[in-house]
Amino acid sequence: MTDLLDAMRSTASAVTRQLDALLPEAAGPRGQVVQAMRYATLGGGKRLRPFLVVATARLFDVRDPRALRVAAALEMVHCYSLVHDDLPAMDNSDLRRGNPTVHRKFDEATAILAGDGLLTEAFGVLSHPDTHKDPAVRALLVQELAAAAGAAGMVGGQMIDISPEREDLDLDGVTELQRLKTGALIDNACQSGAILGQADDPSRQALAAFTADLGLAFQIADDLLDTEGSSAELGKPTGQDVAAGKATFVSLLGPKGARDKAVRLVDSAVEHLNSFGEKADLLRQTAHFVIERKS
Ligand code: GRG
Repeated sequence: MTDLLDAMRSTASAVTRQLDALLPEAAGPRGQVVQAMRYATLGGGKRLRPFLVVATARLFDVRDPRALRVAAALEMVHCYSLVHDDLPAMDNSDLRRGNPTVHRKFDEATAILAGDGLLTEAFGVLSHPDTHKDPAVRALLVQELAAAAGAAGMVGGQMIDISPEREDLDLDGVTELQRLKTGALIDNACQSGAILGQADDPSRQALAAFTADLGLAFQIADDLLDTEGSSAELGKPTGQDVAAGKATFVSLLGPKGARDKAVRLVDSAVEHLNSFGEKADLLRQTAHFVIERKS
């Protein structure tokens, strides 16, 4: 696990430098939205999705600098989703990554614009020739991120999460909601690494099977941390789902049932990487990290 933590730390620093370079400060009256976009992206986070992009790209011998632009674009979308999720109209949270949320630090309108700005900027980065010399590769990266982030992906999952039906979801319903809300971007991380490496279909399918299990395991761990974790370590409020009466993996399966399911999912996720041999060791370790993390 030390190897993994070192590799994650190193990718996190590199992606932060990439984001810093892609989001230069701006002077004048529009400066505040850029400041808020930088605040939302540069101040911490595990950088799990960027790491998955880089680690997957390495399977196909893509060098890190090229993967880091794609990793930064995906992190922009992830950060936008956190900024909007924290807004009063959604979760109404004051704390994110141990700091005041964007609407608390700036104001609500700036937070909405910062999210919009990050989402838009991400597609600008992916479609830029510096991302890949082949326009077909760039177009596919754009297309797949749009599908993962849009109404058939993360945004759709968020809509289900705030819908009146949310309270009564059964296990299948919660699984589908989380497949969209959390799983779609996690899947996109690995798919983007594979697209950059112009991977063949069997490799893409193996990675999709890996992320289907990984995404759910990640969400179960998130539910467990929400009920058992420390707000100080997590850097965000805990107990919000329980307080809102939302069905979660923990409420439906109990803490032990949820933990057992997460372990089974990680075992299954790792199995899907068999065809990649030793090259996928970092991805295997990442799957274990996802359920052992404390934040
Ligand atoms: C507002 C369009 C829109 C979508 C919001 C992802 C999301 C959808 C909301 C985040 C709320 C939440 C707590 C979801 C559970 C899983 C999750 C995505 C946790 C946060 O991701 P981490 O743990 O965060 O990777 P860091 O800060 O490490 O990047």
